Amino acid sequence: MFLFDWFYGILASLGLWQKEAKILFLGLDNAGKTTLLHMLKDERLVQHQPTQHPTSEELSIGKIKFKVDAVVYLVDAYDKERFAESKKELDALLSDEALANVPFLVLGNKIDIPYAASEEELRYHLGLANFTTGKGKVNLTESNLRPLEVFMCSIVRKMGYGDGFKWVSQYIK
Ligand SMILES: Nc1nc2c(ncn2[C@@H]2O[C@H](COP(=O)(O)OP(=O)(O)O)[C@@H](O)[C@H]2O)c(=O)[nH]1
Ligand SMILES: [Mg+2]
Repeated sequence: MFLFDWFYGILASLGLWQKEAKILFLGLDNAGKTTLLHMLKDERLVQHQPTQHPTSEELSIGKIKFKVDAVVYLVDAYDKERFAESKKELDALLSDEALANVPFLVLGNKIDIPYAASEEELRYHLGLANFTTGKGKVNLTESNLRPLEVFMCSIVRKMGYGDGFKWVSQYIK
């Protein structure tokens, strides 16, 4: 099963940066999308709610017709049996015309659980080992590459995803 949540508002972090953005949260069911959305609101990483409903789930990806600024793709790093399924969905998204050039932040979630996959393992199983564009500040405007990176996180422990959002925010105009 493949679901999405979405968010439209201002992404902000302690006044360090602030970007108005429409962000799609994608991933298999149980990956942590709804938990992340709630956490961002609680931490005030996300300001002001849209007038429309903030989340709408259980719609198929084929129905996405609006433009988004970034995709956050969540993977349960502990659920190794579903990596292949998650890769298949990710591949479809990466080759989707409607999402061409949209920055992708891949979050490997649940690293608080012992034996969760490492970042290297996750990159390998998602087929991203040679396709990520680099952490930190990387200027991609001339290379025509789609920004794509993997960050490991534990949403419940409030770890890791902040760096991911900071990374993706540099590619949101
Ligand atoms: N151990 C652990 N569990 C998590 C984490 N994030 C989410 N979960 C749990 O994973 C389950 C699915 O999360 P949910 O946000 O509903 O997933 P969604 O289907 O992608 O929206 C819930 O039981 C969450 O409490 C995490 O960082 N660590
Ligand atoms: Mg959900």
